[in-house]
Amino acid sequence: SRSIVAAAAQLGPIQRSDDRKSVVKRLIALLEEAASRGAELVVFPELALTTFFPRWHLTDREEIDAFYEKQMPGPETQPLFDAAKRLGIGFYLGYAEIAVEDGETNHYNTAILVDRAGTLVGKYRKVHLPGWDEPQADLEAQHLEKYFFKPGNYGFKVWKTMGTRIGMCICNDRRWAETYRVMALKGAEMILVGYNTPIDHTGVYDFDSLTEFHNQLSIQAGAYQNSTWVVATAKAGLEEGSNMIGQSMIVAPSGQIAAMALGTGDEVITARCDLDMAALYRRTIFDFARHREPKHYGIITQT
Ligand code: CDT
Repeated sequence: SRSIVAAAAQLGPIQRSDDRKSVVKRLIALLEEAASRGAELVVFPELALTTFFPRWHLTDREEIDAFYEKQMPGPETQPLFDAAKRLGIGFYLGYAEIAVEDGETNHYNTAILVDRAGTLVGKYRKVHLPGWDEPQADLEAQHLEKYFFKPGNYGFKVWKTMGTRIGMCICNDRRWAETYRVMALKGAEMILVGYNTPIDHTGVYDFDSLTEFHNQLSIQAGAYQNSTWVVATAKAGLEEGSNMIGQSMIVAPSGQIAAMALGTGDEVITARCDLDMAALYRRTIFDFARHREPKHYGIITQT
């Protein structure tokens, strides 16, 4: 049967003082570890090159833009591309992107997909931006993604690459049913997602105490209900005083967890993903063509 060995390359914390060079060195070490275990595709976290800066209300443009990439690969990230090509390994990488579009400068929370030959095959810009566009007086922990990023303008694409069909999303997207369904309808057999999830992300204890449960629930339900593999990778641990969950995981189209990280530091997990498993569920319980009833779903696309 068709298969791909996938890896989630979880990152422990990145502090603000950690420069790109040291972070890229960590990413390459994780790539090498994944390659030594036979991985063909490695998924890094959301905003994998810097600390999770949307926790701060920064106002100086130069200081803000230092967290973003103007070029991908750029001088500091080229060594990662070189290493991946040398190892013959594809990868997903999340980063903050500055893009000039029609003469306008826009900021996105972005992920790219690079194939095993080192070719950039796809780019995704985060659609569901959580949090606020200004600081909230009643919240101890701020989450200002709507201040730092524009919602993605590419939608949820699926790429035929590396012998399978791959879709991408980023962090909060994984909690939304529509994210998975759109990509599943486009034939995705594998969905890649990086995340940064602070344990105190809602500021309400009864929610926050369930943060890890909700992470598992969202990813396992998304995989099962859409008959797709999901490779989900955290940036985890205590970063600039913010505690972020780990639980990087590889989930099968059955909803079963094939592998999960044990800690909250730099850690590689791998699983051989049987791609025909996606087809098995789509021939049976989730045969979309036979069983879906879209005439009842109209409200989903109304604003
Ligand atoms: N990065 C990101 O999207 N994190 C969110 C938690 C913050 S919500 C205020 C998540 O959904 O995990």
